[in-house]
Amino acid sequence: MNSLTSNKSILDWLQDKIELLNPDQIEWIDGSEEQLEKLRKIAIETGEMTLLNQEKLPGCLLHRTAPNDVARVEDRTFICTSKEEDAGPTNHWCDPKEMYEKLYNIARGSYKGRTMYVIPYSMGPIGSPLAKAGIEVTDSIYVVLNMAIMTRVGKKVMDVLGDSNDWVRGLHCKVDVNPEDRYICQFPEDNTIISVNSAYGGNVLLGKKCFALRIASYQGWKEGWMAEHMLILGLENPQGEVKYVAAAFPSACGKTNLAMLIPPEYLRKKGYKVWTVGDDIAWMRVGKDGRLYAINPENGFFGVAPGINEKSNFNALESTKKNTIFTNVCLNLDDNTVWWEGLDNNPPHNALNWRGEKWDYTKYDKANKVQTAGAHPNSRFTAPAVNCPCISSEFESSQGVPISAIIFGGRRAKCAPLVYQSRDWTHGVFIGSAMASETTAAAAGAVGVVRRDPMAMLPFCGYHMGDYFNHWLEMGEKLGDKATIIFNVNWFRTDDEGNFIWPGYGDNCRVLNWIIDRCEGKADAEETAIGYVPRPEDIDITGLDMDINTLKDILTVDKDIWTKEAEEIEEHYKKFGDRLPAALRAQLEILKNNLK
Ligand code: OXD
Ligand code: MN
Repeated sequence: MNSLTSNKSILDWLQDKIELLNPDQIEWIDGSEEQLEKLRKIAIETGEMTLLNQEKLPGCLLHRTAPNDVARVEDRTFICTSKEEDAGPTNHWCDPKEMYEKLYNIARGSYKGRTMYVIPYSMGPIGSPLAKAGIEVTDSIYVVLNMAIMTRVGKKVMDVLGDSNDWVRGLHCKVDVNPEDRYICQFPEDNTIISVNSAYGGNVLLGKKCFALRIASYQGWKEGWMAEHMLILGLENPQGEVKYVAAAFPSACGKTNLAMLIPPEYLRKKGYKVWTVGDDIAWMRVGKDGRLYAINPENGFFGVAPGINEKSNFNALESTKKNTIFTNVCLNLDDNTVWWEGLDNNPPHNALNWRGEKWDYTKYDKANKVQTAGAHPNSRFTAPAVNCPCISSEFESSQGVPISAIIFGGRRAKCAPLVYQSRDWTHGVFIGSAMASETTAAAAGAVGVVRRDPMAMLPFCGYHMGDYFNHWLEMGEKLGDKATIIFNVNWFRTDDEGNFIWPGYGDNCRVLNWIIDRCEGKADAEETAIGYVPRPEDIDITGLDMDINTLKDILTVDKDIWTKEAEEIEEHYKKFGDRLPAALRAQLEILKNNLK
């Protein structure tokens, strides 16, 4: 083994894994293009990946996962802390000893006849004081090639780490992709992740959800920083000043779209522009000046393909035009390119669907997408961040960007107004802790069911959520009078026929402008029972086909609806028992009183 480090903690851990897994060969990933190209060739030869049209999509590959392995598996995701109560009511828990034994029994000997790839990677720019290192061991070339896009990989990571023991252990074993034995396990007390029997990105790219959210949220709690499920964007004004915001939304609320927003023509002409720092994860610390600073620990985008098109997200589409790995999309056999529902209105007539079967586009049935669509509804692109036309010049900044506003949001047909501002940090934490989104017709089950997803971290918080809320409150104390202002947005208010009232997409820039103006004391608002809400005239709707009364409608706070909301929050809070911070219970009482 040509090791890239002499770090004893790493070499000892690897030796254990070699004995457990019994690989035929061991290969360290040094990050060189030469090595990655060699692996691409092997993956193409074995059929693990398909080389796409190199004129239209240079450097792009297609991969198909097993049909039963197409998404994250929350019911098979465990937080293994020594005490059950430390995982909290929102996580599945298993005793670490028991789980290690179970996983080692599954993994034992499973690399026989295979190569063990050792990937040293950094979450965050290499050498940044906000970055952290990990090692992922895998038997999948697909994982290696994806990790090489989503993270910074190679020898430099090991050089910066030196002899330190502060690195996250990650073991991935494909085994036989058996869903019955599929486990995604985090051991936060040991800085360890083990994932077995899956080859789907969200379960096996261990730097992403497993490390950068579940393990990192725990590390942040212990070390005094935050790992959040948030996009980061910079909004440039006509004077050329850029202000940064971080925003958390549950899935299917358009995080990637907001991160890559193109302002409407009226604002573009004035000189407004959005720069993307990240679309999924933010690591945030208090900077030397006392303000909150954020980095995006990732190096690429692992985005959902269906629905992406030139209009909905031009920048995401551009990002996928080279050096991208597509997973479970539709293959156009005529020109060896890719397609997905929502890309355009011209589905390929000669194509293979996401399962690799001949596809008949005329049989597409919206009510049964998994069976009839060309691309799986959760099909993905893994695209390098550098491809993004609006990538921020601060993307590689080792100190991160100063955050002016934190935004929470969800999909609420009637409840939350288009935007409102919290009274202070504690009230903002209350808003985040009660965050919710309504299910849509796109998902199975009843429409309009409210799912509480605090800070959009429900599937990603690596410890007890009551302690997590308390950590947020402590961060507020650290920030003191420099505390970031917290807002809530809701792009999804509907009229009586169920149509969205607010146009969304690029026009969300109008709301971002109000948010930034509020942070600078330049915009007005009205104090209501739930916080500060703009008056209709405070939001610039020039050029929009919307009258001021309609805007007024989506800014209203309906006391009856909010009284019911407060009752539901009370119910939601019961889960956290005595670990729910008293300050949040007090906020609920304030809300109830304000509504009387
Ligand atoms: C994601 C998710 O893939 O949140 O980013 O599920
Ligand atoms: Mn996400």
